[in-house]
Amino acid sequence: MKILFFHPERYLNIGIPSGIATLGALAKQHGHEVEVFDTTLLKPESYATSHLVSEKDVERNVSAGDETAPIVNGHIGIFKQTAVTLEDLVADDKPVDYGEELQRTIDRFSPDLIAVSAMTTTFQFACDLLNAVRHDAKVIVGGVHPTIAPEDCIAQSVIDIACIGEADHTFVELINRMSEGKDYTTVKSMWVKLADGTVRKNDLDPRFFDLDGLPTPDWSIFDERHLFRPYDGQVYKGSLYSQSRGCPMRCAYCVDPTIAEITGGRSGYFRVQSAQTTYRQLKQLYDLHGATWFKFVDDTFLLPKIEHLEELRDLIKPLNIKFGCSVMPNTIRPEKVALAREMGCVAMSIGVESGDPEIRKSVMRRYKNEELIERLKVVKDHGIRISTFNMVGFPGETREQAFRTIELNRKLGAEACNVYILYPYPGSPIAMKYDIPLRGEDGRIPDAIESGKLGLSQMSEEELEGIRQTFNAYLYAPKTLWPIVQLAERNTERGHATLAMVKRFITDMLSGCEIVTTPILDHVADLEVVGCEQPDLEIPHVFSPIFGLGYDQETIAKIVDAFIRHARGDDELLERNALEVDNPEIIDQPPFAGDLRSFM
Ligand code: B12
Ligand code: SF4
Repeated sequence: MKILFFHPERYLNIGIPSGIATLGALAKQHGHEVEVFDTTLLKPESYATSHLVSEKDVERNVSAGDETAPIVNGHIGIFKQTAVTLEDLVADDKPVDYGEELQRTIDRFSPDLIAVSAMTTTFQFACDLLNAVRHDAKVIVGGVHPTIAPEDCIAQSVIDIACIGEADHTFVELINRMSEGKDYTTVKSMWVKLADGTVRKNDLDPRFFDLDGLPTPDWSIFDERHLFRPYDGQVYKGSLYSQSRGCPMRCAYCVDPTIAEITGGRSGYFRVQSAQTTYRQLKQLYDLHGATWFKFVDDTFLLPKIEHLEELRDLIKPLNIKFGCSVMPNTIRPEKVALAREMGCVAMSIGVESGDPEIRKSVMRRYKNEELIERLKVVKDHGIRISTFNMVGFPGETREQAFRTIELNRKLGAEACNVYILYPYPGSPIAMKYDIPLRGEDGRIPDAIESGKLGLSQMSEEELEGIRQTFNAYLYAPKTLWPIVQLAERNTERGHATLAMVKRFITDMLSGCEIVTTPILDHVADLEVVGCEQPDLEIPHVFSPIFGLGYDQETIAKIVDAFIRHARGDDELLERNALEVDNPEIIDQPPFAGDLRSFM
């Protein structure tokens, strides 16, 4: 039987999804033919205007393991550039119409089953595309969204089957029955639309425990460019890898606590495969694809027992890989971090979420700022880069509380900080508490980026978006220049132009470039009017255009005052400068030695 997996991912949000790679491997093991329709590397015809793909879709996280962060979306470029960038990978590709491309794939491959993998944020896009094509296949959707919202999935005319939970057993059962012409409508964990229009809601399959029995994820069904892994100025090959399932924590903004309840309760929800299985699969991915850089997507890499990590270290150290992983702050212990480092860990993503202890407590993240600072120091002391994940817009949050998150990040000295406006996904405790509808009045699932509209915090949508845009600017800018950063919060042409100057200044500052200055007198004719008594004041040259943006006199006075205090050295410097932290390469793993053009 022919199965067309559908990975409806945002443009250039690369990384091979473990779910499809595992199900694809299982399907092949059972003799089925597999292909993937993947939007990640398809250049959209017009991503600035189409409702299917918008400019927002090229936004991405910055992990401390990644290449130079693009100076967009609030990120500041602080890492070394690589010779090849993500955009270079698609430079020669022609833009395509996604619907036409899917139709072409369907016409060529003639799938019996289209198997969509969907998160809440990608489901609408997948349905839009499926609505735009003709085919005779059955359509099944699996992944987080149908697990949390099966009613929503099965209600869509383009969907025939919604699969709840992990499908390593149930999907195989379904496709085998389908290909043998047997009744597949009774497979556990599946909600199936019947011929009479009713929906059969089968009971849930028991939780899946046999992780060691799973095949190595099949990366070969994906475009090889997914293996592009820039790190520290070099390019490696590798992708996402999952060795555990589930998470024992109960963060109120996350879907995991609900998934745990739906799929059999919290007890036994966290499962980790044996160290031998991880070793065997990583080795196989190295042998098959030359993979030496992995991103472990386990919810928290340091959660397994120390004995497990020791065994993993003994086995995978000789592989000489590098990897990044996510960790919960409360799992950070010096001996575990040391083991991770020995295994090849070079970057950790850490969910800080909020710098305000009260807010953190309200979302079930109970620890003190001091503890967080101490634990992150342990990570840094092992030469591991840190990227933090933060949110603004928590229920009841004030501007002051949001700034505590900026202040805390200034002390943490992370190499990269990501910030989002809280979007309570359906099924998360916050979404349930505040009764947040899954679909908007137009019947569509709103884009997560519009979450500021929900009005959960005490900040307006504009203010939240402004803080999101300038979060990294506040983080790295000397405090004396914060009044200028505040002007950059505004969603106006002037605000954007100001933000561009701030980012240029910070990037120069962080990369150690000489800060060229220019006399204030070249820009402000009458210093007295703006209250400046320093005619010899020099300002950073990158800010020169700020005086041509049409700010009123009072604002110009504030800007000049900021420059005076900055020149006087009133700055409260970062307590630990991110760039001073050494990142010793204990593991001497050479980067991908082949021809870089093989990625293109
Ligand atoms: C790796 C990852 C990514 C990767 C790859 C995505 C992917 N599809 O794998 C990238 C970087 C692209 C990504 C991006 C985002 N992610 Co993400 N991601 C993950 C993460 C950490 C691991 C996924 C994984 O590999 N799991 C292991 C595999 C084996 O499990 P699985 O994918 O669930 O697959 C199993 C089942 O779901 C099912 N299944 C999956 N697909 C299919 C398909 C069919 C046909 C069937 C039958 C079954 C089936 O069977 C699989 C095997 O058992 C999860 C958290 C988690 N632990 O799952 C978050 C998670 C999925 N992401 C999440 C979020 C919020 C995001 C972002 C919005 C983050 C952001 N702010 O940018 C973006 C959204 C991107 C977009 N386009 O909108 C949320 C989703 C919440 C929701 N309600 O949808 C999660 C659950 C994290 C969380 N706990 O909140 N993510
Ligand atoms: S946010 Fe992370 S740590 Fe918290 S419940 Fe979700 S997966 Fe677990």
